[in-house]
Amino acid sequence: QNKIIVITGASSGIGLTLALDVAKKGGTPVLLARSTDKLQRASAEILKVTGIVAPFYTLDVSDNEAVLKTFAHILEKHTRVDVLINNAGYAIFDTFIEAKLEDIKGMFDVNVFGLIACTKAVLPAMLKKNSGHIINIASQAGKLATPKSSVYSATKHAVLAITNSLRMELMDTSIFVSAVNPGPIKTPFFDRADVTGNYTKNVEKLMLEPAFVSEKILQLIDKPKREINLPGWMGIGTTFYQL
Ligand code: NJP
Repeated sequence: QNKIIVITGASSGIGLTLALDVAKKGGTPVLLARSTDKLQRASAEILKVTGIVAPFYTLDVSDNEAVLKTFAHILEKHTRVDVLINNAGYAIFDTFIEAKLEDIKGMFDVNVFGLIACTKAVLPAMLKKNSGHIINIASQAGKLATPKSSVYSATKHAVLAITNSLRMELMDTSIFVSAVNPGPIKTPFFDRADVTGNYTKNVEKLMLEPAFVSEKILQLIDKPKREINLPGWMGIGTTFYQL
């Protein structure tokens, strides 16, 4: 369908795969991330494969002014946003005692305040049309917490709290609010997250493919529900538990 689907964090991993898959189904993905060169390449690939023009905007979601400007521009150009996928996010896995305050603040700035800023920027337009779907990429880490993930897990717990509360606040509207809770996925996420290198090595064989996650998100867009929980594993030390 020709839906306008704004994807934050569309330059890599889940967001990048999803953007192409949205276009393959005839939707218009609007790509947001900080890396202009990667967005340019993604948009060119989408055009080549699907013939769909995927607009892209360089945006740091933790810059609230820039978020407001970008969404104003998107809404002016496309008149509506049918789906917002709040996907931009990252982790730095570290013990609580070793985690640096600036890293802790950085994760909250992007994973939580960035998501809040994008949602607030798009919600008035959705309310005006009484239609829309906000999909937050949370995590199984938003339901549990394991060693070295206290801060990342806390950001995803916050994402789930916002998702669940906003869904109830919008109960009398036709705007859906959903969460996606995956376990580990094969994306560049772990290049940055895994400070010791052990986590990735241990969990690699258990990781989901981004294409699988993207397919589940497309199903969610077609048939909105509160949340989807994808198979995954959480590591505690060198032991991994199936979720
Ligand atoms: O990670 P990656 P994933 N402003 O690193 C963007 C969650 N998740 O696809 O700005 C705007 O390939 C960054 O773009 P750039 C995870 O928490 C993952 O795996 O150009 N964008 C890139 O496009 C996250 O919420 C796993 O550097 C910013 C994208 O975010 C989501 O899935 C498991 C930004 C990250 O792409 C996507 O992660 C799970 C900023 N300030 C949940 N900072 C997993 N991979 O195992 C970063 O349960 N980005």
